[in-house]
Amino acid sequence: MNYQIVTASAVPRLISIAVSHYCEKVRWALEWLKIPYVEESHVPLFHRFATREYGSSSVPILVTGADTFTDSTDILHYLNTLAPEGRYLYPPDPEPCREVEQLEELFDTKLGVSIRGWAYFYRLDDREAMRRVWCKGTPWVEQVGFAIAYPIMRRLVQQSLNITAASAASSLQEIKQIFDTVNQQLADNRPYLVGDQFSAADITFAALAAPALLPPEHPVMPSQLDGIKSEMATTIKELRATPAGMYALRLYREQRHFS
Ligand SMILES: N[C@@H](CCC(=O)N[C@@H](CS)C(=O)NCC(=O)O)C(=O)O
Repeated sequence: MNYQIVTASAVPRLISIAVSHYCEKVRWALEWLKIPYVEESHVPLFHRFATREYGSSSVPILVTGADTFTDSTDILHYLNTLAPEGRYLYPPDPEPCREVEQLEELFDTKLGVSIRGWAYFYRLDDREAMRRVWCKGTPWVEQVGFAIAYPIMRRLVQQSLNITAASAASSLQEIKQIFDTVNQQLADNRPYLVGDQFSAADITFAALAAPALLPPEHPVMPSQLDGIKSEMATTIKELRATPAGMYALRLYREQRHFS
């Protein structure tokens, strides 16, 4: 066993936007490796006051006693160095490790980006739903900022992420392509994406796919479809029924909150 003794001052700080699926990827890895941490969540856009100190505009950021990591994949590689014996995020053998890294890169650069744009296209109009997920666990002053400035924030997000009906349609195509890739990978009934062990590839797929599947075990997003626009709800139901969707939902059920 190489569990580390973590003193209160050395507990890593996860600077997040609670609903961000990249932050959920890191949260899941921390919890799966049983690494204590504190999460400091921010309302989107206000998060920049917290991130600029670390030279980054995006979250997740992990601040440890010695280092700061500003990208979810860098964070998972760091956490892997703290993994207890027999539990890892990246397989020790080079070939499966490379496979995990390639899948993680595909999900990070394509799936995560497409799902975010697609989901915001349907959800940004629902101010109350946005308040619940954007403000969760954030400082009260940022919540006041949300209450005053949401219409402006919404426009900024739409503009910066280029959210339109056309971009949502092409994002959905990309989401379906990646689900197909995962369907093919799972076609031989393997339990996990690479080898027979849970890895960073599995966490990354399930966490980044979550906004299009709404798993009941997700710590921030509600899973109910009532109140969701019918076109979005129909797609969620379709994606949930694919092998890739069922697999991500299973990971949430079996591996997200384990004891
Ligand atoms: N490649 C980065 C992507 C992280 C990312 O896109 N974070 C989004 C939240 S989902 C963000 O912070 N957006 C706000 C911004 O860039 O200002 C990672 O894997 O950490």
